Amino acid sequence: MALQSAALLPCAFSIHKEGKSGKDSCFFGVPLCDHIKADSSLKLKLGSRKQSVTRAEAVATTAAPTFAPATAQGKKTLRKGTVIMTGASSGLGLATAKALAEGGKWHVIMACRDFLKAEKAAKSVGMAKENYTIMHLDLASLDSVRQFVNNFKQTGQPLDVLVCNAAVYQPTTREPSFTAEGFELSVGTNHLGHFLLSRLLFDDLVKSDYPSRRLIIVGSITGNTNTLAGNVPPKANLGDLRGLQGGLSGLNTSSMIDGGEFDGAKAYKDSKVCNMLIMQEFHRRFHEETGITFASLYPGCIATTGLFREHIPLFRLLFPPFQKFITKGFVSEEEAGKRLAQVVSDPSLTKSGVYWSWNKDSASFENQLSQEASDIEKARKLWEVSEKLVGLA
Ligand code: NDP
Ligand code: PMR
Repeated sequence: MALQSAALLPCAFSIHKEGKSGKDSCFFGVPLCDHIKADSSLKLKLGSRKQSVTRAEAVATTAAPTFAPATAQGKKTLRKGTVIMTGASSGLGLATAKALAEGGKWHVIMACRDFLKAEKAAKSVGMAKENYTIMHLDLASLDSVRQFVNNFKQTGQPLDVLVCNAAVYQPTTREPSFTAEGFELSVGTNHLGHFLLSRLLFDDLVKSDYPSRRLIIVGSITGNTNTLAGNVPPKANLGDLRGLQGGLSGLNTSSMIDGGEFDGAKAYKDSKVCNMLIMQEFHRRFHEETGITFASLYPGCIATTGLFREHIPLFRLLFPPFQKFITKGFVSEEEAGKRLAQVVSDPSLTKSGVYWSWNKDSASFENQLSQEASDIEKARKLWEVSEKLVGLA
């Protein structure tokens, strides 16, 4: 029923790129029936850190909060939890920061590339000053990631939860753009920037005395080919990682992980597969040893966020009603923020290695990842290749 209605809509959801018809996203020609299930449905030492600090870019809006001394006995402390949230200047990250700040139990480090935008955003949603600090982080620069980590460590604050939420999506660009180190931008930002960030901050999570320490990496339905949404072309596919191994530079090798021709929508979906694979690899390597909870999630289709800023205007106009009335996958920023806030702090969501989703009644459940997004061997290889690219191995 929903699919029939979808097919009647104009092809406003297609991206037209000359000579790339096979990869374009469109209502038509979508293999909808095959292998689709409803989406409702360590043993490695921490790598030595190479910290080449070149810029001092962190800015704090408020004095660092004061903390009760950590208890060596491991009993619960009453202090506020500290959560680092990347991409907290808009959309899901901002809504989550707001939800956590409102509860009064969390101090949110808003790790953002645009300080003023983040400050205005925090004010616009009414976050009280004592509940957040803004620190500069540009995930499209590994130097900036190292600088951020260095600045955070210098504050002396504990780290209780890290949320890798920021992302870029470039569905309409024909040519790839690149991070400071020359990696294709979507994978460079969404995956490699977060991978380095998580690795460098991992010992802080290990050291934290907070009752439940968590590393959360936001995933998505569109990276999961066991869903209808994940079967909308271009589909995620990391292949044998040959493009990633080549550095995604687009020079002598491909800018795409699988070594194929550049496609911005696919690069984003591939990056989400990386996010979900890395979460599981963290779980396999470190959960037993550290007790840290590793989780990913699909928060629902938040069709109104800035993620779609580079999409054509007609898409931005029709996407929210399409998701609201046809797929019924729509979720407001506020609701999605509450969902991610649950993954950060809900005592019932401590299971590690889980990809959370929510049903129509907004109840959380453990969802199934696609075959590729749960491929153990691919996750291991992705981890190892990524380590080399970000200078950890
Ligand atoms: P938004 O565009 O609203 O938020 C993305 C955030 O990432 C912004 O704060 C943006 O900063 C930040 N960001 C982008 N590039 C960088 C960078 N180089 N360094 C630091 N921060 C950066 O999108 P959403 O809120 O929708 O996306 C949040 C997460 O949710 C993403 O991981 C996305 O994949 C995921 N998601 C979203 C869905 C949706 O339907 N919207 C569905 C499923 C998952 P700035 O404000 O400066 O641009
Ligand atoms: Mg989708 C149950 C059906 C469903 C859901 C939950 C989503 C979520 N989408 C669904 C179905 C469809 N979409 C169908 C049938 C089509 C073809 C008409 C379709 C198309 C479509 C496009 C062109 N959808 C999109 C796009 C995008 O550009 C968005 C994207 O892929 O961003 C990467 C997108 C999305 N659909 C979703 C969600 C959650 C997104 C965007 C966010 C993301 O994955 O991060």
